[in-house]
Amino acid sequence: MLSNLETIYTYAEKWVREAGELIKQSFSKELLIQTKSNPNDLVTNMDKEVEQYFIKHIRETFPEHHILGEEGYGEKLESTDGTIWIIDPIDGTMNFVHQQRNFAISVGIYVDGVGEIGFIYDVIHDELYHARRGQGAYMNDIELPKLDPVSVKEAILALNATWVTKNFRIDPSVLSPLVTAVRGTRSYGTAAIELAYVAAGRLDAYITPRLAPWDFAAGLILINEVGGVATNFEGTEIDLLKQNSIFVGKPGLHEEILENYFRKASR
Ligand code: 2AM
Ligand code: CA
Ligand code: CA
Ligand code: CA
Repeated sequence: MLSNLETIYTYAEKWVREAGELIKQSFSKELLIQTKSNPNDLVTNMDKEVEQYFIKHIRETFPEHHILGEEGYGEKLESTDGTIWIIDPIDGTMNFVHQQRNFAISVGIYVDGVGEIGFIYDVIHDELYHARRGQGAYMNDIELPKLDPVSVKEAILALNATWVTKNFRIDPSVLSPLVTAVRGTRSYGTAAIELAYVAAGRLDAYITPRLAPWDFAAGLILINEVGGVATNFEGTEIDLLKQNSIFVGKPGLHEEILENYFRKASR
């Protein structure tokens, strides 16, 4: 007899892979592209179709579960009680539209606020990052090793260039000394993949001033499983149902950046 979470995990994996197929098949069809909050904030028919695909299957199979999705076909949730699927049908829509790669499906499943199951599927590379709480994190069949500490000067930091220019979310003078100090910076245009890469040790840290629950829900579960540290910019707990600043990194590195860059700047 499968445990409840094993059953959920099995269905979630099946639906994530099927949704990936739907997205791949869409490349031979015409894409409908619209804008949301501003001319650079894109959404396509596929973002909507993939979210609706998950919702249909979840509601049929697990009618008591709650769903939070970026495109708004789920619910507006005030409480973390019960089982909640937090879904980003396509993370990296701009990449999906412009590059047809470097996007992912992100699904995080929380029970009473605790992250239990995470999937991030890089569809084009066929890399499925997945984790269950307490059972390690994997990329396809390969178990991801625990993260080792690294110093700032040897670190690769993921960061969008926007945040080192004048903007209204973070003072660039906080980040520019850090950008100077690290070995290198990278930007992939998809928060979910950036979080998965931190879990996989391909990136040492990722800093971004504003993410929504569907951007980070799955990634945080992966990072927890490999001993990474995940907080907001204040170094405190991330609120699952709200937008947060997000700072994730290897142990040691996270503390060093928090103390020597973020906290120094606020003193
Ligand atoms: P999306 O593609 O699902 O919208 C791009 O740097 C990353 O930021 C992507 O993960 C993108 O997710 C996310 N993103 C885009 N617009 C955002 C917004 N207004 N708030 C928070 N995250 C956003
Ligand atoms: Ca979006
Ligand atoms: Ca997203
Ligand atoms: Ca999205």
